[in-house]
Amino acid sequence: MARPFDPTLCLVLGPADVGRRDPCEVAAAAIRGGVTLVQLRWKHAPEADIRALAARLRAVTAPAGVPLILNDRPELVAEAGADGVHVGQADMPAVEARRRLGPDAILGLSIETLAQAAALDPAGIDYVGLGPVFATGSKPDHAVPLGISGFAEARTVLEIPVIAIGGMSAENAAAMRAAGADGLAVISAICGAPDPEAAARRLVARFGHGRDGG
Ligand code: TZP
Ligand code: MG
Repeated sequence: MARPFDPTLCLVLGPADVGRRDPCEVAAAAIRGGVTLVQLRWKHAPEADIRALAARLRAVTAPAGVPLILNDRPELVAEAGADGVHVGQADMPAVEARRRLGPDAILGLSIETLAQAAALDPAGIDYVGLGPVFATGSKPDHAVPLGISGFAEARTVLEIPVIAIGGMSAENAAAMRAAGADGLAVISAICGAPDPEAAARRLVARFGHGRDGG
């Protein structure tokens, strides 16, 4: 089983999400505000750039005890000193990601539909990112939004921790909690906020704490 982690609030970010700010400064502020997981999501970047940014992020996340997850790239996890990987439906089968990662790293998988949720074999997967719940400009090619009721329905057939993604905000955090989310994953609610620390604190306050994903 992978190392224990707290799914409550996952900050997803890359250089494109933070404007002129340094992703590491945004992550550091968000961690002070209560972020419990950080995912580096930097599509189409050269491996060397991902490794370099992951190393800088790791210097922020590790002292805080916050796991660092890489989007899509299990082969970079060990050398980047990251704690796990998040893969989408189109990236690779979860069993293949687990094989490349070894037993200890955290493995997250995106689920976009009720059919995918119902078909999931959760063996070796530590959490599901379920969404988008709402349409979002942060991922232009996103699947059809589930809405809160679609999320709740898909959540009931999943037996592992579920992190809601897509349009998550302080305004809908309590409703997502009531719909069964164990955590929230956000880009714009933190990266687009003038004060990322305050934004993270507000999200956690409205959501409450998810159950331990370990
Ligand atoms: N996957 C599904 S929606 C999404 C990803 C990466 C983007 C979420 O961004 P935001 O700004 O929190 O809606
Ligand atoms: Mg992917």
